[in-house]
Parts: sequence; C-alpha cells; structure tokens
Amino acid sequence: MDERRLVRISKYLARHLRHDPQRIGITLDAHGWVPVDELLRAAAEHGFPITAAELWQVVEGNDKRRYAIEGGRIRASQGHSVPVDLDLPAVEPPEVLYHGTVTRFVEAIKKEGLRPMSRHHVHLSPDRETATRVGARRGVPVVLVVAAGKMHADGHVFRRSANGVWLADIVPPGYLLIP
Ligand code: HQG
Repeated sequence: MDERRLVRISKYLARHLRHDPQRIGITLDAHGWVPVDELLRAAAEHGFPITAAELWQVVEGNDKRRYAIEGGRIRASQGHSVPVDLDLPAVEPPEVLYHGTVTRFVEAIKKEGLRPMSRHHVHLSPDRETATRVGARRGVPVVLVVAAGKMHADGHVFRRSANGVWLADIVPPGYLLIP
C-alpha cells in the first residue's frame, strides 16, 4: 500500500474512532473499542471500503501506533474528543516531559498553563524531538519543558497511552519552563 493511502486510512480512523463515530453509525463502548468487523462494514457502507489487510498495516505500520487491536476490537490509543474512559493506570512520570506548541499560544499558556482544549487531556512528549514534531504541525515549534516530577510529587495524576504519549489533566503555569 502506498504512503498516501496509508495516511488517508489513518485519518479516516482518527475521525471515526476519536471524534465522530456517529457519522458512519458505529458506537464505541465505554473504553473506546468497536469490533473490527463492525468498523469495516460501516466504512464500506459509507463509501470508504478498507480491507482487513490494509487495516492491519495501518495499525501495525503506523509510526505513532495510534490504534490498538485487541480481541477483535479496535480503538484509538489517545486523542479522543468524544467521551471515552481509556482506563489507563496512573503512573509516575519522568522528572521532565515536553510539550510542543507554537508562539501564538505562548502568552495564553503563560497565564493559564496548558489546557486540554478540545481533547480529554494535555498531551506531553517524553523527549524534545517528539515535542518539536508535535509543535511543527502548527508552525514554527516552541518546546516547553514540564516539571512532571514536581507536579507528580504535588499530587497531579499522570497516565501514559499505549503509544507512549503522556497525559495530564492540566499543567499549571508554575510547572512550565517557557523559553
Ligand atoms: C495549545 C497529535 C492556548 C497546545 C500530536 C496545542 C499529539 C493552548 C493546542 C496530539 C493552551 C491544542 C496532541 C492555552 C494548550 N491557551 N493554547 N491555555 N493550552 N494550548 O492538537 O498537544 O496525530 O489538541 O499547545 O502528535 O498539539 O492526533 O494538542 O498547540 O500527540 O495522533 O492548544 O495530537 O497526535 O492542540 O497534539 P491539540 P497537541 P495525532
């Protein structure tokens, strides 16, 4: 499968497994899962047929491992805007984590800290390179350093998605080092 088809399928999955399952008439369970055969049937019925082999390639070959398949069901590992409980355990974060953003948000972030915006959590990266890529989606990236160890010591809860994205409810401004 060529890269363009792979990206198209991945975006199609993101749309329906994270944001708008109703659009193709599927229902995610409380933890975000939907049976693979139901997803494939719904996609075909809505004019976007995907073969099981293609789905497998997108799930396995995806650089970010955005999707997980387990027991015949599939879900997005993070990034939802529809209410789902990913049921991830709280884990102790490393001393520092990173957040990639862009200059135009920095003033607001200085005042309010990091907020989840349209997602369920603030997304944090384990390394500067990943955060730079996340920021670069929107323009010239700015990487903020998050004092995750200190936040955790102060009682903030951290979780890690199946694909290694760190999730927090908020990051108050006092825990941010902004360049
Ligand atoms: C910014 C992609 C103003 C925040 C990536 C970000 C990631 C504020 C934007 C994942 C703010 C929200 C998530 C505040 C935060 N005032 N702006 N107080 N607090 N922001 O897309 O972190 O391809 O919801 O800096 O790789 O950019 O979808 O979050 O710029 O892992 O798998 O508000 O999405 O993964 O944007 O990206 P997003 P994000 P996927």
